[in-house]
Amino acid sequence: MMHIIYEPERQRMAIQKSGRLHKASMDFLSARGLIFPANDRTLILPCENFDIDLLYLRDDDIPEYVRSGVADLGIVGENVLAEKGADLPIIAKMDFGRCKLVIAAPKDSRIRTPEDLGGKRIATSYPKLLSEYLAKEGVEASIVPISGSTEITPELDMSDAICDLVQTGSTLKAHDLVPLFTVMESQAVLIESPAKKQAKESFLSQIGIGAIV
Ligand code: PRT
Ligand code: ZN
Repeated sequence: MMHIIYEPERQRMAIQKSGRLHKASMDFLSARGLIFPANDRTLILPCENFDIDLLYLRDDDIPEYVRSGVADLGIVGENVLAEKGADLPIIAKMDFGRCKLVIAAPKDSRIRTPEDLGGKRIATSYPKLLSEYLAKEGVEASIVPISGSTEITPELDMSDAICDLVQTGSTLKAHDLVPLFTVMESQAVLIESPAKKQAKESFLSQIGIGAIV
C-alpha cells in the first residue's frame, strides 16, 4: 500500500481510470518520459521522475476536478468537456479518442432533416449538447436523459432517435440505426485549471507542451 503525502507544490493530472482514454493517456505521458510505478489499484499514482501525481477518475468527473483546482491538468474527451466544463481552456489536442456525437434513428424511420425531430423523443447521455443543437436548429423535441447504452432505446420504444458517440459505426449498425446529423466532432484534449499557472507551465514545458494552442 502506497502512502501519498500531500505536497501542494506537486502538480496533479486527472486522467480516466479505465475505459477508452486510459491507455492512450498513459502512453502519451510515457512517451514524454514520465515514469509511473506499476498501478497497485491506487487512485493516486505518483510520477517517479516529475513533480506530478495522476488522479484516476471517471471521465465525467474530470472537468469538475480541474475546475475546482483539485487537479491542475486533465485529459478528457471534448464531448465530456463541452457537456460538463465548457468554461475550461483546452491547452492541447491529443489526437486520440476521436469520435462524433451524432443523432441516429432506426433505418425505417422517416426522420430526414433536423426539423423532422420536432416532437420526437431523443435518448442521450449528452442532454446539454443535444438541447443546444436542437435550439440552434429551432426544433422542439423531448430529451430522454439516460447514462449509457442509448442504442437499445428505440427498439424498446423508449425513444424515436438517439444522440450518442460513434466511432466505427458498428454499434449503430448492430441496432439497425443510421447516423443522420452530427452534433459535434470530438477527440481527447488536455485541459487546465485556472489555478497554479506558473508551476503548471514549467511542467508543461518540461514535457514539451509549449505555448497554449
Ligand atoms: O467509466 P468512465 O465514466 O470513465 O467511462 P465511460 O464509459 O463514460 O467512457 P468510455 O471509456 O466509453 O469513453 C471515454 C471517451 O472516449 C468518450 O467520452 C469519448 O471522448 C471517447 N470515445 C471515442 C468514445 C468512443 N470513441 C466510442 N465509440 N466513447 C464512447 N464510445 C462508445 C459509444 O458511446 C457507443 O456506445 O462506443 C460505442 C460506439 O462505438 P462504435 O465504434 O461501434 O461506433
Ligand atoms: Zn463516463
